[in-house]
Amino acid sequence: MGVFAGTTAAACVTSSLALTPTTPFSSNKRTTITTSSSKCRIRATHHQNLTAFPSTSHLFYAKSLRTTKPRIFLPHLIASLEQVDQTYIMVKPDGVQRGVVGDIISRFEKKGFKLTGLKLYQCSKDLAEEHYKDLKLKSFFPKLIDYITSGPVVCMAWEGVGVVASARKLIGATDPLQAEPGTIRGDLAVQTGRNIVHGSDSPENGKREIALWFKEGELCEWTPVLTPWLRE
Ligand code: IDP
Ligand code: MG
Repeated sequence: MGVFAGTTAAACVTSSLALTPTTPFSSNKRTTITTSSSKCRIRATHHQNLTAFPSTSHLFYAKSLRTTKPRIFLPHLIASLEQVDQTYIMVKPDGVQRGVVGDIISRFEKKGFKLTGLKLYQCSKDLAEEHYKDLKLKSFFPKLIDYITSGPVVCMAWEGVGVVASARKLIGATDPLQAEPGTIRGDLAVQTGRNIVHGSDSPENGKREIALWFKEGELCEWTPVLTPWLRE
């Protein structure tokens, strides 16, 4: 039994299963699904316990009409075809003081992104100035540096497909009064100068800021067991 390597056929398996809303994941039944467009016949074996999705799992079997040997389908191979980005999220000193760190982390966790770095940190003036160097000429810059260095912040690195843009949406507009309800700033803050959270504004800045705030060895590479339940 070999690893499923053909991406066209893999996509066929993925789309076929996605188009079969009645496919149960709770029994040990073996189901055969035939699609006319893909010319593939899919045989799915459903196990009772799918909590861990080990890479050797026989969760899905795909059988091409031309071959007789069933092959293992690994969902995470499909996800790896898309660009994974990193973003730097920081709970600012007001968020720490107000006790909303857990709420903020929870929103990113629940959304389905992967936490790869986390620490409580009292940052220096130099680091705050480097982080916000693009705003150096703004009149509010000195107050911004005082604000960011006024107490510990919570530094986080998050990873995922589309994580930078999605995190900005979860955070909401810079001015909390303009931020939509349901966003972090929309729910938890009232003023731009106390808007409780930072999020990188581009994938490039995500990488730059993570490298700025985290030292080598502080980030953690790991594989969440929920991955196959979040991305097909
Ligand atoms: P962002 O945090 O939504 O990306 P930026 O324009 O990058 O917004 O500004 C960085 C931070 O600078 C803001 O989150 C806020 O804390 C602060 N800031 C921005 N504009 C003002 C302002 O007009 N008055 C005071 N602080 C500001
Ligand atoms: Mg910004």
